[in-house]
Amino acid sequence: MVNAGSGGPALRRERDESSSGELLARPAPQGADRSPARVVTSRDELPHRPDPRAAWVVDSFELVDELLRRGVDSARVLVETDRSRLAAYRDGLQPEAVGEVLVPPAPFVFPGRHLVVVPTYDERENLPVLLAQIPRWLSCDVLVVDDGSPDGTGELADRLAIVQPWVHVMHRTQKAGLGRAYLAGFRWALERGYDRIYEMDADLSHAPWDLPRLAHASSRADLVIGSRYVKGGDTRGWSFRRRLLSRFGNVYARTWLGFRVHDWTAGYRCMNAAMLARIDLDAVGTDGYAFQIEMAWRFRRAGGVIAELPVHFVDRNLGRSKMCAGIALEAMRKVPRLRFRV
Ligand SMILES: Nc1nc2c(ncn2[C@@H]2O[C@H](COP(=O)(O)OP(=O)(O)OP(=O)(O)O)[C@@H](O)[C@H]2O)c(=O)[nH]1
Ligand SMILES: [Mg+2]
Repeated sequence: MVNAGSGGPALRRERDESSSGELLARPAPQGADRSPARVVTSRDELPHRPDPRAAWVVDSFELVDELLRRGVDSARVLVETDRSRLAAYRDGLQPEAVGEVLVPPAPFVFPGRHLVVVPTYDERENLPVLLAQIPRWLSCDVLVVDDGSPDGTGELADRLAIVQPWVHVMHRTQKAGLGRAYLAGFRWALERGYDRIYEMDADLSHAPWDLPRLAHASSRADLVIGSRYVKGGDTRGWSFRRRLLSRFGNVYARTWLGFRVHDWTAGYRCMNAAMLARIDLDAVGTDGYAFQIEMAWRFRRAGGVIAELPVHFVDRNLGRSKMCAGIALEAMRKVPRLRFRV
């Protein structure tokens, strides 16, 4: 993994054009401390209770996970592997920040070709913000899979793709559920030879600054799950009812499918394409909540290594949730069948 350096004009241009306010569409921890960044290069240097308002600069992604486990938000942590830049931060250089979110000097570049698949249904307000953010953190392509959104998200995506050539758009005629949209996106990605395929919601619930963490972990796992239910992960802004539903869904899935995965239903993931290609996508029979459970289960059954990284999931600020009782009931009905049939 390397930082792209200053020589990524196409990727850097987007950063300069977007307004700083855009990043605030996903709330980051408030009340940042403006004193010099704390530079940490080994676990021994980490305080037991790190200040969550401070800016943290670390030299490995593993240290980001550790800071999360100790209560820091990943928005406040920058990974820098370059020795001279680390020294500059030690000497008092302030990391670049937009709002409270620390931004690397250039997006991370990992080996292979990376594609982030973003399903959309009525995400007009969120999509431009997300597409402006992703290239700040990860050098990748994006595929928007729109199911004929009545609010014109599909046409908006087409317009954005003209000025952001790493964005691709797939139009489907009607709302057929998250699972069908993802499967179409996965087939598109496999046909084009991508090495890593990500799942990401359009509603900014998934922090784009966590993309390099998922990418990094994918070198040692076939499926990396951005998990709300491992130490350091959490959900923010959800009603008690919504939290209960998610918790219950996970306990239910764990009871049937095993306790080694903590967040079966998470929708923020990175998959190794070689392992995904070994899964029979035509046999996937679920659409909503249960789709995430089924895909993780199929990875396990195919012998894939699954890793979970803590993430902070933030409820959407804009647009409407598509979660409904039918999606939860589908999971209740279909998860036990997976145990015996897949
Ligand atoms: N293409 C497509 N995208 C969908 C469909 N249903 C939901 N999505 C998208 O899938 C992502 C997740 O949907 P959300 O409505 O946020 O549902 P959720 O994240 O499971 O639940 P909440 O965050 O609690 O609302 C968003 O980007 C949606 O726009 C669908 O039928 N087709
Ligand atoms: Mg959502």
